[in-house]
Amino acid sequence: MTADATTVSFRTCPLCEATCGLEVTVRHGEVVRIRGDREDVFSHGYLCPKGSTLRQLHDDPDRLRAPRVRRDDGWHEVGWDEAFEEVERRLLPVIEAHGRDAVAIYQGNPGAHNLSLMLYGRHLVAALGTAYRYSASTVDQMPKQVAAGLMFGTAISVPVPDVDRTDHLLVLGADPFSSNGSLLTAPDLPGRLRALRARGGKLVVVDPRRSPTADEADEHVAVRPGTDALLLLGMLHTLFVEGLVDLGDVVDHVAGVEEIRRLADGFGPEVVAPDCGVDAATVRHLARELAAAPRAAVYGRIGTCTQEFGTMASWLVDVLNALTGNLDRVGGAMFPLPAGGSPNTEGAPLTGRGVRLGGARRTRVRGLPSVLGEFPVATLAEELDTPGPEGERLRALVTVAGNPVLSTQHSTRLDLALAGLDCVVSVDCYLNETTRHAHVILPPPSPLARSHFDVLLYRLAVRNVANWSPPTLEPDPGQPTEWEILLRLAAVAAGRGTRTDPHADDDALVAATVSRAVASPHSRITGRDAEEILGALSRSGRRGPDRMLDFLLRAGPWGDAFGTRPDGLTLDLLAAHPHGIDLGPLQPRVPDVLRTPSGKVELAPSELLADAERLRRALGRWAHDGPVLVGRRQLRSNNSWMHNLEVLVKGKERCTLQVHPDDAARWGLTPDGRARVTSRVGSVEAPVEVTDAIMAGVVSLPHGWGHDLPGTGLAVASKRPGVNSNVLTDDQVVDPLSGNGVLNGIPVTVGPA
Ligand SMILES: Nc1nc2c(c(=O)[nH]1)N[C@H]1C(S)=C(S)[C@@H](COP(=O)(O)OP(=O)(O)OC[C@H]3O[C@@H](n4cnc5c(=O)[nH]c(N)nc54)[C@H](O)[C@@H]3O)O[C@H]1N2
Ligand SMILES: Nc1nc2c(c(=O)[nH]1)N[C@H]1C(S)=C(S)[C@@H](COP(=O)(O)OP(=O)(O)OC[C@H]3O[C@@H](n4cnc5c(=O)[nH]c(N)nc54)[C@H](O)[C@@H]3O)O[C@H]1N2
Ligand code: SF4
Ligand SMILES: [Mo]
Repeated sequence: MTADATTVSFRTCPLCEATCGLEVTVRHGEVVRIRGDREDVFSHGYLCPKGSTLRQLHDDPDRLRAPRVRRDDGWHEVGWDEAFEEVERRLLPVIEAHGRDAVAIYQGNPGAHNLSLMLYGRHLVAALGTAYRYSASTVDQMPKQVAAGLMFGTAISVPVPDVDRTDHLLVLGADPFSSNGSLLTAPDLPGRLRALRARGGKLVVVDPRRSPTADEADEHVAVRPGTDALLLLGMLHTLFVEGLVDLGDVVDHVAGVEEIRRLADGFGPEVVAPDCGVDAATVRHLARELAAAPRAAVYGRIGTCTQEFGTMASWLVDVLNALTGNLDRVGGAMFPLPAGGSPNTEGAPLTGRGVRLGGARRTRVRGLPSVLGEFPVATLAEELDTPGPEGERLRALVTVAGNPVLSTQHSTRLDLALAGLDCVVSVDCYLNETTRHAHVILPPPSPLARSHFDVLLYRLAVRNVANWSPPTLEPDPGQPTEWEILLRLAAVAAGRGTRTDPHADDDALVAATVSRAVASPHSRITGRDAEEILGALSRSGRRGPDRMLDFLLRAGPWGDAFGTRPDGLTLDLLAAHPHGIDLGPLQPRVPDVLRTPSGKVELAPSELLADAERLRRALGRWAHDGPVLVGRRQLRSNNSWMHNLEVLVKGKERCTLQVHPDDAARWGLTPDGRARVTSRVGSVEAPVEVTDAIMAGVVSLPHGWGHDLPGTGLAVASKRPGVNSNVLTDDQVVDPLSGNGVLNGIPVTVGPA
């Protein structure tokens, strides 16, 4: 390519879970246009307003392009060697004096959309050697992972609604018209839901708000926040009482139906109705319609996860899918077969260790157990600011692609606690509310200057698809790749010094991965010669995540198995298909997908049955509750980190408090006024938006705002700061089984500001 040539290339948008294909036009090394890739096998040209903003993100003058070190006199741009030396100078003394458990790591959401972070993040975690592993998972989907893990054997075996072929979709606590879907990868999900209705199917939305999705649905059921598990039990009760239970094709692979029958016994529609704020007839009708539909699916997301009964609700969603014969059925809730491999495509089918709760480690202050290898992020602040008898506490933090100061509960406390640390290192592209506490910031390349493949999201996609993108642009001079940053950081943390060669470390990691696979009795390359495999991988000259991905693809369920299935997938094949390869609609996978110790779908895991007692004790509580706060997402926003792009934030203020007209009158709020919202832990002031789209007794604020803290480098975002809803969310309340934060259903008082 000559410098003045115009090139058009194709890549997958990394901003949300929808994996849309982008067509990127570059002239003189500059991006001049981004639009939807009409030939993308999955998105067919669809884009939301964020997709084209990769260009503005790339050009954002505030996006960090060189490492920064904070000294007494402020920030300094430094070279990469100096940055790692600073990390070593600060981190190693903490580890020497206080041990590895004095260091915490927090991994944020963009890591799930980033090939380097997906494949190399765990090596950094391992090198840190700390039990204090945190991530955005415990303000997000941990309940889904726990429920799926207990039911199906691995934490990523979350069935996805087969939206393109279903006749009836019941959505709880998700707003895909704003979010584009989550744990449900489907580009243009709004279009797919409209298509469902156009072919005569039905869309039902259960949400305390008449969300943009509910607005386009056939039916909207307003539910009181936090009561989804009760509603789902009321529906299950109806199925049993009216003889509507039918397990369909999975019947021989399911255990626990009787236990569910006994559980539902105490939760008839009349019992749950007062708490849910949904009348008993509606509960029955929801159940009957679900059972009667030829092909139906139930889908729950953020609203059902980030609440006090998140794991219960997530579990009961799939119990309903199973008892209506829709689990693993075409048009029901299905398991993808991802090309890049997954815990449920590896190992031996119909057996496994399953998922065990009550983790090996507990947090020091509150004694909460680790869940799936990490601690609830709700405990991070107290582990920082509450010293033990010997002065023990967390003294250092590494953040990777995360902004917990805006994204996690009781953020005022966390913000304060972060100011007193000996060492904070952030791998991040912005100087924002969290990274302003860093001593060293290590910036990754622009999303346009790296390769991409959605290892995680294809495990949750409504079609089996594989699409790899090479870097569109050259990285800035001297800019390392993100995997190189992680491996160097890992080496420093392990005490191996600042001058290690990440390429040598990568060679060792690939060799170890291949050795394990050929030695495993269940891999697709069992008993093969490791040298032969490594030789095949090195022929392409690829390094880092691309080589690792080539391995995952070739050893995966669709792969060429390094020659034994010559038509199978390789990264070379994907490179020759810039619009992706469609591997077809989902196929039934039970029982092969199961990795539970029993080899069955465990409909009634004992941990969940036990937790149902907590729900039983709570019965009656919601019926007389005061006002509560819930969240919401907005199409032109992406958690906390894209508010620095003028194209996305311009226009009228979006960070508003939605209030029902009756409440506004009751609390003395005026439509153009401001309200003060106060919870147990904090208080914020926000502009009022009076709307009957929200149920009375509930108010809603979007999250990710609050860019008015001093010391950030976000010129655009700080002009339209909005308020941080997590000033109000309580760090002392979690869903006990998953450790997940409770971000919805927060008791508040509201009055004029
Ligand atoms: N009240 C309330 N709070 C919520 C939620 C809610 O619904 N309500 N939702 C929760 C959910 S679901 C999530 S996922 C979390 C998100 O929580 P976080 O993951 O903590 O927050 P993000 O806003 O996604 O921050 C992403 C950070 O990564 C940086 N970044 C972006 N791209 C890259 C990259 O490629 N590499 C690196 N190294 N850094 C990058 C950004 O600059 C930013 O600092 O928020 C949670 N918080
Ligand atoms: N534009 C945009 N897209 C995004 C993101 C973004 O920030 N902006 N974030 C991405 C991320 S990280 C995620 S995890 C996904 C999340 O994607 P979704 O799960 O679709 O999240 P939301 O759009 O917040 O929708 C949650 C809904 O739950 C409702 N709700 C609140 N409490 C309850 C309750 O107790 N019960 C029920 N039934 N409903 C309740 C809220 O009113 C809201 O409509 O979106 C992703 N996509
Ligand atoms: S829907 Fe998601 S993946 Fe598609 S363009 Fe928008 S942000 Fe990107
Ligand atoms: Mo999320």
